[in-house]
Amino acid sequence: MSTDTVSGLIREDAAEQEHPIAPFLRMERIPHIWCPTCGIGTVVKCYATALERSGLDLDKVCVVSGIGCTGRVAGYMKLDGFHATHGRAIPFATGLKLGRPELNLTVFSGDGDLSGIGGNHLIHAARRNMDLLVVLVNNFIYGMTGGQNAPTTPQSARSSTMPFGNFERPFNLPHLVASCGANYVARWTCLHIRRLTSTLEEALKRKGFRFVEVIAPCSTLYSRLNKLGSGLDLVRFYHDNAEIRHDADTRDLDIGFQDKIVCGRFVDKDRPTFSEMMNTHYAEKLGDRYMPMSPEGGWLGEQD
Ligand SMILES: Cc1ncc(C[n+]2csc(CCOP(=O)(O)OP(=O)(O)O)c2C)c(N)n1
Ligand SMILES: [Mg+2]
Repeated sequence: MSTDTVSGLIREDAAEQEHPIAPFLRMERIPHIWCPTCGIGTVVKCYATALERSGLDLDKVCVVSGIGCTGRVAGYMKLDGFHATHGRAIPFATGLKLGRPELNLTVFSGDGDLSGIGGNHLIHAARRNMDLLVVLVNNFIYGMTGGQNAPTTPQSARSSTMPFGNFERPFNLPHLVASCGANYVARWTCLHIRRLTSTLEEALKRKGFRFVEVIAPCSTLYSRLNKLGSGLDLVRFYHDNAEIRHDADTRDLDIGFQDKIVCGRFVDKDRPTFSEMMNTHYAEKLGDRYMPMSPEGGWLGEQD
């Protein structure tokens, strides 16, 4: 048997075996744009598995992304979704949730998109306890556009715009959103596949503002600029340096350059969401004149 025939057989076999999360993906858009050993695909796999386990009606799940490598997620998932402009995934998802309260909204985007240009929307959605699950893939850099410094780049790490090392203090994202009022806050690395999947499943079923930060390798830019080796070397670093501390004080979650990464579920509260507060408030002030939207869709108390 010639080598060609062998590789032909292997290709045929592989094509016949459907990937377990293929039903969640727009396979016609595969291959994706992500680099080898990029962590984003792993997060998508965890999210798809969490969705499957959650038993949620997929016709009522919607994914919104901004711009960047992570921002491609909405376009790859076989769900209703929207690829919003840079930094605007949260306001788009907010509008969608308020207009269609029966939908289960996930915002899936990058650290630059959500905490840089979109940072203002992030804090206000957390402050309002808006009913959104935000999955933020933090690769410590603006990956798609050439490795510029992000608000998450650790101090002293190099980026293309800080070639002598970053002197700015990065955000501690779990603390930022927790201090604004988020109901649910967690952090994992993309190595923590089972834990991340369970967290996403749990977060999908909670209400209010839920924030899951996932640390993931950008081997093409962050790792190369900082001479950290391959994506696999970064994942090995997570293995050796991630420290699981559930309920840790969020003030202690800063990430230094090549320092320990504290992971876990830090906040799990049941405070009323924006819509619940709005309905209670207007029902109190306006009585029968207020017609709230039903959480199942449509208007409550609709007249024939
Ligand atoms: C208004 C606007 N400004 C700048 C850009 C260029 N831009 C596209 S993606 C991106 C950074 C994305 O970084 P991040 O969210 O961390 O995503 P990653 O690629 O790292 O996953 C920037 C600055 C843009 N598309 N639109
Ligand atoms: Mg990034």
